[in-house]
Order: sequence, then C-alpha cells, then structure tokens
Amino acid sequence: MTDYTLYGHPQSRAMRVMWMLEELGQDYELVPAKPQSEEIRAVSPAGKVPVLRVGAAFLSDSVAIIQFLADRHEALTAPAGTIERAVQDGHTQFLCDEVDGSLWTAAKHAFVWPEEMRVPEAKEAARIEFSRAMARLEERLGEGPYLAGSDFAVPDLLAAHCLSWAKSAKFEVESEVVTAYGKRCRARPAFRRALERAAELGKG
Ligand SMILES: N[C@@H](CCC(=O)N[C@@H](CS)C(=O)NCC(=O)O)C(=O)O
Repeated sequence: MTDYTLYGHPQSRAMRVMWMLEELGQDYELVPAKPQSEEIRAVSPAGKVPVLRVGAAFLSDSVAIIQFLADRHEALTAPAGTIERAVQDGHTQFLCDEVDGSLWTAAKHAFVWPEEMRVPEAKEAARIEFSRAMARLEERLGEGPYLAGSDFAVPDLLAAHCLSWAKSAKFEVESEVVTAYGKRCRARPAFRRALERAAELGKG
C-alpha cells in the first residue's frame, strides 16, 4: 500500500494534488470518484473532492493538502515561520480569494447549483473579478519567472491550475505575461506526468 491515496477525478481540483505528488516523486493510488458520490461521502462528509488519505487520516481542501505535502517533503515551499513563507502564503491566499473564488462563483451559477439558485448576472460579475485579478497577478509576478522569483512553489502550481480552469471556462486572460507564465508552469515534466496519468483513466 502506498502512503497516499487521492480521491477525486483529475478534472476537478484533485489535479492540483496529483501535480504536487508528481512534483515530489511520490507514489499514490488514484480513486477518480465524482463529488458527492458514495465513495467520496465515505471519506469526507461534505462530499467534496479532493480528499487525500495519509495513513489513517483523510485530508480535505486542495490548497491545504498541497501545502501540507510541500512542508512534509520540504520542497516547493519556503519554510514555515520565515518572511518568505509569509509572502508566499499571501500569494496563495490571493489566488484562493480572487482567482479560484471568481472561477468557482461562475461555475456555481453555471452548472454546480440547482437552476433555481443560479443568478445569471453573477457569472458576469465573476468574469470582471477574474479579469481584475489577472492584472493583480501580473503585478505580483514582477520580474518572475515565478511568484517568489526564481523558484516554482505552491502558489505557482495553484495559479497555473486556475489558469487552465479559466481556459475551459472561457474566461479571457488579456495579460501576455500571465499567459506565458501559465504555459511555463504547465511545461513542467511533473504536470505532463499528471496529465498522462489522467489520460490513462480514459483508456481503462
Ligand atoms: N476548497 C475546496 C473546494 C472543494 C470543491 O468544492 N470541490 C469541488 C470539485 S472541484 C466539489 O467537490 N464540488 C461538489 C460540491 O460542491 O458539492 C478545495 O480546494 O478542495
């Protein structure tokens, strides 16, 4: 049995955890279950994905999971308690609030929530929030190539996942700097390996 079992289909935020596990060279079992399925409810009462089993513990929330893995394996993160880590966590928080937040709001009002709860105008407001966040992301990147400068870290993985999500949601990214950054992150061998593993599921 491997140390890690990841629950969640790669077309969800589970991809973030797959990518991180690949970055760290960790072996993992993958259970590509859908949100709110019995399989997921058995390991997480909220029914949300991803969930990561670590020994006897079941961890939820993709960003907490990827930061936990980075800390545990001492890679792709500044150490806890340093100024660099506080700055890094600031980038992570910004991405959760303004980038993941706007994409998730649009998804809820497009297909996640039942029709009677959807407000069409909310999608447009989310699109505007996302567009503003892209300008903020470009500022945060500065000289780059990554948010913290030369080293790829947790918030870069999160940003790049959100940029792929934006593409499938047809949210425009006007900034060429941000588009090039997303491509740079997704060119990493670990992301390619995660995509290959996801594609294997389709063949099974
Ligand atoms: N903050 C959580 C959000 C998890 C989440 O909402 N996941 C979606 C799939 S990407 C889900 O399970 N949705 C089903 C639902 O909300 O009931 C995370 O980052 O893991």
